[in-house]
Amino acid sequence: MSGKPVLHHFNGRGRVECIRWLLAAAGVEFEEKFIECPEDLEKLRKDGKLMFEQVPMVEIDGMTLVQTRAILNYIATKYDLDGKDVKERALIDMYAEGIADLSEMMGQLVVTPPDQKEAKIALIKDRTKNRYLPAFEKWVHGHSQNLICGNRHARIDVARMQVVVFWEGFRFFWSVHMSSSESQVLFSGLQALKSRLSNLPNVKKFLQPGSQRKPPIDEKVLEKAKKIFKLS
Ligand SMILES: N[C@@H](CCC(=O)N[C@@H](CS)C(=O)NCC(=O)O)C(=O)O
Repeated sequence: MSGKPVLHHFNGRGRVECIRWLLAAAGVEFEEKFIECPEDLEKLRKDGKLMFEQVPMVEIDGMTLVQTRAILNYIATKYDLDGKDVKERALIDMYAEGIADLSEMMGQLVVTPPDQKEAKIALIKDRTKNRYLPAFEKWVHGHSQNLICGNRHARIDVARMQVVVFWEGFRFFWSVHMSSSESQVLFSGLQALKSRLSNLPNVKKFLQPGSQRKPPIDEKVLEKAKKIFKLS
């Protein structure tokens, strides 16, 4: 055992991607054991490693943690990326739940029947552009540091940056009609946050090609995930 956290999930973004981001931002090296087929998932279940028979699962500090938000909370607390008091933590939780709602909506695209896909994409575009990004952006006005917890980086800043990066990929992938310059104007605070965090050595390293960051899901990965998790 290397002592590094071990992430169990399939070899794609999915729910585990935010855990990869947070560990990377904390400068924690981690290993991954990819679930390649339904039998791999079944084995973890049979071994009693999955409390709710689901992944992601992370082996860390002698524990097997499941439930994405619980895992993120543990990592944030351990590596001092959470709020400094109960009020900051409540603020972080509110933003984090918004991000989780948005991610859930995007994740559902995978199982959306082809005839409903266009409507779903339109909804995601609308909610991202008009509901979630503005809420994340709003915070930065009047807060000189554009960080949620004063002058220290917290897990939520990493998550907000992840949404911006994801949105940029999504915009490209789904041809969302908002140009970079429009995005710069509308979300200048988030863009500033992104440049600021991108320059932190750990984050910079994670953004380089060849890191453990995963590319957007493609048809091949999608088909594999559908088989493993029996998604119809
Ligand atoms: N609330 C859980 C949901 C986990 C979840 O739905 N995982 C999927 C893979 S991304 C899974 O294991 N599905 C198999 C199943 O539910 O049987 C979390 O946030 O971690």
